[in-house]
Amino acid sequence: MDRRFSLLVALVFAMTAALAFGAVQTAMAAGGTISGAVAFKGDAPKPKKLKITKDKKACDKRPKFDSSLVVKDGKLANVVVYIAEVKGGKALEKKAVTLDQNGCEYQPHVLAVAAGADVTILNPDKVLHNIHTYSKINKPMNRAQPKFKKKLKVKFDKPEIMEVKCDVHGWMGGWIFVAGNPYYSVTGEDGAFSLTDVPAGKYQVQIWHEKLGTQTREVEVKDGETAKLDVEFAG
Ligand SMILES: [Cu+2]
Repeated sequence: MDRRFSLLVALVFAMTAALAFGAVQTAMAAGGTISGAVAFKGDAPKPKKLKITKDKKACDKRPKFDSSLVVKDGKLANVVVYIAEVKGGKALEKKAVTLDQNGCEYQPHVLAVAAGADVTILNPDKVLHNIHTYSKINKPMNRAQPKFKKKLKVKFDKPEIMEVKCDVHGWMGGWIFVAGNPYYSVTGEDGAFSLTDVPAGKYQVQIWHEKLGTQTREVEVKDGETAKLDVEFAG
């Protein structure tokens, strides 16, 4: 009887260990990463200084430059790298984000937000702004934000890349990328991006820039591995 009992204990122990090992393996195998950088080939034109023609006290506190092509050391900023279609994977985190208009300039220039997440639009400028989205899928937003209205809260429900402009200040322009899944990244000055926990499989990765267009690259993701993706745009 004792012998049978110890055999049973050994068996239960072995099964528990096997299950735990399996769980660890599953956790480790939860997808892979796509990472790399976006480069700009050739000499980038010097960004033009923007002409501030209105509300100078609030809007001309610092020099402002055209942000539609930002290149530093050959790397391209403000590029959205994303997977449009993906099955499964991690949940889309509806993280709240902020779009600031401080000094009559959109910050960030390209804002990425999860569909359905809160976007807080700030107006610390003591002037009137009017936020106008040129959206085709989401309902276009065309809303005045008077100087006493320091914060506006909005949501965009559907995946889309839309331009945003201010109807009061013609030089104010930016973009909002509304993500339908968690696999998106916006490049900073180093041009780098990373999409993590992507389920294993083959994907069409979209690389979007407001001026230089969209490139599509097929990338294969393997569990626990990093797929390198380096992209180049020519001016
Ligand atoms: Cu404005």
